[in-house]
Amino acid sequence: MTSDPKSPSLSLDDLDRLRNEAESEFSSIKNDADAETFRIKYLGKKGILRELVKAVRDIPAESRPAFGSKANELRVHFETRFEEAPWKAGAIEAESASFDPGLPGFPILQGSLHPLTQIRNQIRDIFLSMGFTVSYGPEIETDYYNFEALNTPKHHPARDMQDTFYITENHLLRTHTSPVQIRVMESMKPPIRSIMPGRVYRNEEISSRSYCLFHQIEGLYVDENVSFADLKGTLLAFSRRFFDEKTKIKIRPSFFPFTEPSVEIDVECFLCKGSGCSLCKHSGWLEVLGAGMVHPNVLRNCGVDPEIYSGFAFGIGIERIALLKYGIEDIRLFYENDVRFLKQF
Ligand code: 2U9
Repeated sequence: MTSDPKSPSLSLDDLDRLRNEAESEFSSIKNDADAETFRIKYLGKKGILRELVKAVRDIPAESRPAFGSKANELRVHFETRFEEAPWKAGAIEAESASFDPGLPGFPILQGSLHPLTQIRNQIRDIFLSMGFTVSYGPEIETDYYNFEALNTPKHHPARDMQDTFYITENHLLRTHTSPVQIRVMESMKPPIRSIMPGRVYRNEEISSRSYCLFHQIEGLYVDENVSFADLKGTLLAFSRRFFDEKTKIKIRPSFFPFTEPSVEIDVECFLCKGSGCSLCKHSGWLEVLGAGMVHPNVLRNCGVDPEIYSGFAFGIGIERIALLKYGIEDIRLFYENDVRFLKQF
């Protein structure tokens, strides 16, 4: 410290210099010991800033008021800053004592996609590569789009197959993503090649095998001369890409009101390769999807002439594929969001 407050030649410039020196020492305080040194030197009973105020009496009378006021302002400034400084509570000491640069860093936790999202993306990408687009629609639907347009009129026995959450007499939570296909066919002319992923709802008793909501990917291909051979070729190609390039498929007759003929497709069990295991209940086959040629009534309902156009449609339950692929025994695990479960994928 070069300024001497007791010198009779003190001026306002000396106060500026003193302020700069104190400022620089204040900003280099790194620990409690530095803070105490600063306090004693500037703010203590015999500290520079206190002595400075006393030195006012040695200043020539005409400069005294300006000097006194500036000296006082300087002292209050540093007292206030000192009071408000964070190291008052010993924070600097605590911080520097707890910092050990040799310790390993905290791990950065990385999230991952939900297993259902992963399966959905894998299926979606296979169909995208075959030239399908992706379409979405509302989860709250009208009775017309969910049933009527799909050749399932009121009191049709097929409505018993799906227990429906009704919101009003006419509005419901969709029980499949098929209403999206209806909306797509209403809005554009064939050729149409699109898949419809989404959440669907069924009022079923909750158990390890069924839940009140699940996810589907449905698909639709409508054009001139689309045949059952196109259905078979497309779904065989899909199965080979998704499961294994040598996967065999088995097509069994089935019934859906919106397709005729309707089929269910089994793939050879990817775990035992057909020899029989607990996953495939010793049959060698896994049921993975339903499909069929779009019913002419459904095409007609959407303004598509069944004399000119034909098409196939299919539906895949994403939970079912995920249960099979990962050997999971309880569907409810997908909805509980327990991190111990999720971080395995
Ligand atoms: C239109 C015409 C036809 C969609 C189809 C299936 C067969 C099917 C199930 C698979 C497992 C539902 O998620 S699941 O429980 N779906 O078996 N879905 S054909 O057929 C359509 C759809 C829309 C206009």
